[in-house]
Amino acid sequence: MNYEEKKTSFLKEVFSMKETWWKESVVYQVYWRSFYDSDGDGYGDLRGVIEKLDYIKNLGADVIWLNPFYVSPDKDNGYDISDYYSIMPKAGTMQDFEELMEEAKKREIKVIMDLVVNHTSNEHPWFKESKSSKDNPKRDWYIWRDGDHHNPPNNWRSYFCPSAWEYDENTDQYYFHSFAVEQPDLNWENEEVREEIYNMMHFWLKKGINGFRLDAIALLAKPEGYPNAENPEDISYLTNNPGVHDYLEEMNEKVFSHYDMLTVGEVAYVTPKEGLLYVDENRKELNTLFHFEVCDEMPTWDLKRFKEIQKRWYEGLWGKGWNSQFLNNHDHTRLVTRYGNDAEYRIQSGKLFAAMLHSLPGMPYIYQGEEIGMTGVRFNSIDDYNDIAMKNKFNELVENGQDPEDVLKQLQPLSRDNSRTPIQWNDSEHAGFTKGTPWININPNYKEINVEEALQDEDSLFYYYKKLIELRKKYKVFVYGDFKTILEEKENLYAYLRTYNNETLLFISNFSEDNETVEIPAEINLSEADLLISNYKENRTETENKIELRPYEARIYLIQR
Ligand code: ISL
Repeated sequence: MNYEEKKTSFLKEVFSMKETWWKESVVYQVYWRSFYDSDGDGYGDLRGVIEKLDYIKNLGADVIWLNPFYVSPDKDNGYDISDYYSIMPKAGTMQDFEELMEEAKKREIKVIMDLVVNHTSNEHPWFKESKSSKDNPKRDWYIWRDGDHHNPPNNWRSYFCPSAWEYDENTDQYYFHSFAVEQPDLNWENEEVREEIYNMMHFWLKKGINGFRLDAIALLAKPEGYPNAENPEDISYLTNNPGVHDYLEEMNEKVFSHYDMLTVGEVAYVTPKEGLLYVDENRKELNTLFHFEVCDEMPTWDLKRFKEIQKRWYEGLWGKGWNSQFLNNHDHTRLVTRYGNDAEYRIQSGKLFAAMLHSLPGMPYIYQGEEIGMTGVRFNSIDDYNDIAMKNKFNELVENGQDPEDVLKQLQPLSRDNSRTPIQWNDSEHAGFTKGTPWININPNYKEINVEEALQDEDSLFYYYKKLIELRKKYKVFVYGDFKTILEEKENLYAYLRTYNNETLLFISNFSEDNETVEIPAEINLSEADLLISNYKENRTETENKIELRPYEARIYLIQR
């Protein structure tokens, strides 16, 4: 081994990361309201998830992440909770939930719930009490401040609004909201709030769930004194403030440490060094995180930048904390449209991204529909869009004088609704999603792109994802292998080696739409390598370690010594 390899292997020894079930898992995200509608009300529901568990099992995912289904006025599709202990009627009943847990368990599928504890709905009884008067016992459960001569307490924006403050005439104060007006932030400085949240977490964990995806968890701490921001448009001041780790350490000590569970934190605007503080195995806070250096800050594909991000996060976390790998979810448009080619090379590019996400260091997440190459969508009217973030932004820009048509065109590509159109199960009416009227339009390409078609095609994306998941289970190098890039000088290629014990994995891919001939470094003898998976049917033979990669071609080789 050369010096670098010796150093990495030493680090691995010294910081020997424990092998765990969640590190070896592939997570499938179920945005239940768009997954499958069992009762014809136009919304997907928990019974619909039960009916499709065999589909998820066939794919091979180990864990399901369910987006929030607690009682909610649904202003932000469940991320505005008004009762943490009950289930939104359109999602189903507690009995449905308990049956879902039983049925998932029978199939050895674990379930993690999405938990929103940075804020509640403004219709939560806690907030109604807090809002009722300045001396209500729950006043301090939320964040109230005096205005500045009829102006908000400071110049901050929120994620979804021009101001992070909403005036309440009744008590002549403003309340703080990191997201929509309908989502007032809880005051985590208040110990009563924290204890109440921890009790609620135990309630769900005692029902047998296997963990939480923790929504906007890095926002729990707010900065001392709420000073004005130099640049209010850069909303990173909302997150990762001093004190957040105290809350997470306490949350772990009072809740997580009592269970064998997975916690994944949604942690935007952090560097690898800052991100490690959330997931360092010696710090006992969270197991892993979603950072958003790609999805929030890379509007279109930039391979050079992506390589640099992956390298920094590997060097920042490896041997100490666990990363997550994803390129789309319910907040970010569909990867094959945003980063791949959803026309001529939809299948090849979809497979290329899948192979990359499942062979990079960290836990891969599959967002529902990604496994059949569902694409982004373009609705012709703002009225067809549902997402509060998009509608608020549309109104803000139009009120500022921009042309509505131009604003719609500007917002369409990154609208969160791109990934929230219902799953396309077959080519029947409403794509087999509902017998009713779907809550949001179905993507018109459902006749060509649907599950039924994918299951009948042995070369479909679905079976490619299935095989990738099988490979991760068969070869531990996919999970625990270190990471060393090669061929860095080839700007259209992404190639890396991962080594664990006697297994070495070679991932090599061509991100361009031209053929690329590449010489494999002498350290790798392809004649000793097994081609585990590729995304082209016919596989060109290699000569003297020289291979030609076609547009979006990806190959994964295994070398066992
Ligand atoms: O959507 C984003 C910008 O593209 C993300 O930054 C996202 O808004 C942010 O990371 C927080 O997302 C989470 O909390 C929101 C909710 O609307 C999102 O669906 C959820 O993923 C408020 O609860």
